[in-house]
Amino acid sequence: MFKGHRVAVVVPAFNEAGKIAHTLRSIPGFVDHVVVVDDASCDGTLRIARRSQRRGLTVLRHERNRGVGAAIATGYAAAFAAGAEVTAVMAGDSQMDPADLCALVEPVVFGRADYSKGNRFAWPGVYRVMPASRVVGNIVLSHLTRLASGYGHSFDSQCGYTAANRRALAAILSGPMFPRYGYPNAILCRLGAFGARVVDVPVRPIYGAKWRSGIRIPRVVGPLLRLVLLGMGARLLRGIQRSVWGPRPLPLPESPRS
Ligand SMILES: Nc1nc2c(ncn2[C@@H]2O[C@H](COP(=O)(O)OP(=O)(O)OP(=O)(O)O)[C@@H](O)[C@H]2O)c(=O)[nH]1
Ligand SMILES: [Mg+2]
Repeated sequence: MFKGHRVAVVVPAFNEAGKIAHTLRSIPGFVDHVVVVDDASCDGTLRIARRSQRRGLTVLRHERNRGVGAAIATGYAAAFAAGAEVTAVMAGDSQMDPADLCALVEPVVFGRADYSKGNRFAWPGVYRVMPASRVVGNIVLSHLTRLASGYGHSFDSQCGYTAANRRALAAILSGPMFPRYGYPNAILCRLGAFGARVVDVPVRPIYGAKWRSGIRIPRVVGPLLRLVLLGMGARLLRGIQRSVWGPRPLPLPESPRS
């Protein structure tokens, strides 16, 4: 519990046998539910996760690999069903500092935001830690995602360290989730359409000496650009609709699509 609120953490994991035990051990004690979603790993991720003694742990498995976005959607649905009031995402590769979790959960618990997300660019020294390819790609995508989502104050669109209340979760789950690497951008576009309140929280970037990534840049660029361009088009259409028929934001749904 965090200030009387039930908190869940979703952990997407694909071939993280070397990191998953450490990730689970490091999740702060105030977290009530931990939902690991093993995305059809072919190493020992599932076995190691199941062996963990973490209180409140549920381990789910995709029978075939569906991508990080799909894994998070599975975890979100389980956390929602378990009654979590705040649901965070911490990747299974230990790249998210557990010390930042309180700062992410706080604005959601105190009702200042429906969705809080990490912003590693607000962390001093980010340019010394984050690889150049990630800095460049992230800056371009952050600007495009601002235009597509309407969250002009938000940056670091690719940061997956987030916390959401139930209404934000229901909005995110109200349609199909973008299954692979564009999922944070797609979530922001969907939340923007519902008028959800989003805040950025500085979080520490972690790229250790053994850092390896599953992102294949040439394979993700096309779908990601298509996603943000479609988001921009949809936002433009909503703007036109509003100027003709007056403001009518979509109400935030109370529960996910059944
Ligand atoms: N690569 C990959 N990761 C997945 C998949 N499904 C779940 N994940 C998990 O998603 C999390 C993020 O994956 P990474 O490939 O490290 O991507 P990232 O951390 O967002 O980006 P980097 O800055 O490149 O490390 C990890 O915990 C993965 O184990 C999948 O199909 N492919
Ligand atoms: Mg990673």
